[in-house]
Amino acid sequence: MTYETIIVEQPADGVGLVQLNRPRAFNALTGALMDELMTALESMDADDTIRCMVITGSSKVFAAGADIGEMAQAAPADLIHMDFIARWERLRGIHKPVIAAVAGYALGGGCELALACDMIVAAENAVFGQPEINLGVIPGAGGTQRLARTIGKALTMEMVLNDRRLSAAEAERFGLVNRVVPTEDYRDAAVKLAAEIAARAPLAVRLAKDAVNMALETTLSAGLAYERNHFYGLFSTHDQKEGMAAFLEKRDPDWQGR
Ligand code: DAK
Repeated sequence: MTYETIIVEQPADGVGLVQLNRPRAFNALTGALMDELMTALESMDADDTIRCMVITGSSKVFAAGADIGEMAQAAPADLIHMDFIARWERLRGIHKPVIAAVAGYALGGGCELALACDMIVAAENAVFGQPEINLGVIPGAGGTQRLARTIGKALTMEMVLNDRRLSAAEAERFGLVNRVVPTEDYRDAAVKLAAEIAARAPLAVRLAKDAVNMALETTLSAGLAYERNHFYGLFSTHDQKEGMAAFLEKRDPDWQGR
């Protein structure tokens, strides 16, 4: 498959990487780019040789948001017809873990895209912000919701109402990102994390992601019941028998994803 706005690679065993590639527009997220991104992620999700994915941009910009030129004149009906939301929702359907490797600007939809991933590895030069207020609108792809759940109400209000931007160090302090690394290392660090996860028991990884995400959707009792069902279900897999036998026999497990 050839793409025009993204570059797809397999930089390590089990790892699929998508690089957003509209450098002249600071990786502004057009509908076409989002279509390509989601198509690439879905095809990796269905590919047995890939077990974890990375989304990245360049060392200067992750993404400066949705493409302002594309939506400037839109009426609500246009946004509905463009399936603006459906494209973004496709990310929630990806079963394998997705890591955002963020350097430079992650603004507006760029910040929301990173937040919609399962983990974020940030370069020291990363900047997170929701500047939509400057355009007379508000975040529309989860910014108000995911930020509030992640860094709390007070700071989210400041970011969304007053364009407060977070440095990488602040983002780490407030729990928005998993780690901050020197800018020259951010991509390798994300790929290394992805490769480590890719080497783990695939079904357990998939159900673990699903269970953690459920924590953000439901009550504690319902979430605990959901987790327990996944836990019990894994005892029907080869990998559970293999993992526990390997521990008892003091050897490395041979995961088969079944
Ligand atoms: N859209 C289109 N082009 C953009 C862009 C964007 N978001 N951001 C930057 N560019 C373009 C600039 O127009 C410029 O193009 P040329 O003029 O060279 O042709 C080029 O990238 C470089 O930008 P600058 O000349 O401005 O470079 P600077 O270094 O001075 O500044 C900057 C970089 C990133 C700080 C600045 O460009 C900037 O503030 N950009 C806009 C950031 C922003 O406001 N982002 C939020 C956009 S609204 C939804 C899904 C998603 C969304 C909403 C709903 N649904 C599913 C419902 C998302 C909305 C948004 O993201």
